[in-house]
Amino acid sequence: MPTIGIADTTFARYNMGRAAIDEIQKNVSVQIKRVTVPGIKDLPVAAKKLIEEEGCDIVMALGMPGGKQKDKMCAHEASQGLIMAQLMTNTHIIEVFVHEDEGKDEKELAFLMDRRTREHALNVIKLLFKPEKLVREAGTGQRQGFEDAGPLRM
Ligand code: RDL
Ligand code: RDL
Repeated sequence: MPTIGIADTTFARYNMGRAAIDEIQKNVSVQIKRVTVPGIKDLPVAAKKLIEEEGCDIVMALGMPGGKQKDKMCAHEASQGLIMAQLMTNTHIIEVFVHEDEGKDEKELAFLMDRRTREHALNVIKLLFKPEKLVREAGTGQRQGFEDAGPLRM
C-alpha cells in the first residue's frame, strides 16, 4: 500500500493537515504519516524525513505564509527548500501554500485553505494512482482554491 506523507505547521491558522487527510481518506485507501512543524521553513526537512525515513511515496507540504514582506521572503525560501528536497529524493512534494492575504476576510481565508488543500490532495492521488488523468487535464487552466482560469478561447 502506498504511503502519503503530510507535513503541516502550527503557524497556519487553519488545520490544513486534517483537511488533507480527510480528503485522501474519502477517496483512496493508503497509509498516511503526518508530522506538524512550527513553520514553513521547517517543512523541507520534515518532508525529506517523511520520504527517506518513513518511506513516503509522495508528500504534501502545507503552510500559510503570513501577509508581511518578511513572510513572503520566508515563503520563497521554504519553496526553494522544498524544491531542493524533491530533487535530492526524486520524489514529489506538493507544496500547498495559502498566503494569509489571499482571503479578503477570515471566512474566505478558511474557505481557500480548505479548498486548495483538498484540490491538491486530489492531485496527489492522481500523481500516485492515475497520472494519465493529469495528462487529460493538460492546458486546461486548473487552479486550486478559487475558480479555474480555464483554457484560452481562440
Ligand atoms: O525554524 C523556526 C522558524 O524559523 C520557522 O518555523 C519559520 O518558518 C517561522 N516563520 C517565520 O519566521 C516568519 O517570519 C513563518 C512565517 N514567517 C510565515 O509566514 N509562515 C510560517 N512560518 O509558517
Ligand atoms: O506543488 C504544488 C504547487 O505548489 C505547484 O504546482 C505550483 O507550481 C503551483 N503554482 C503556484 O502555486 C503559484 O503560485 C503555479 C503558479 N503560481 C503559476 O503561476 N504557474 C504554475 N503553477 O504553473
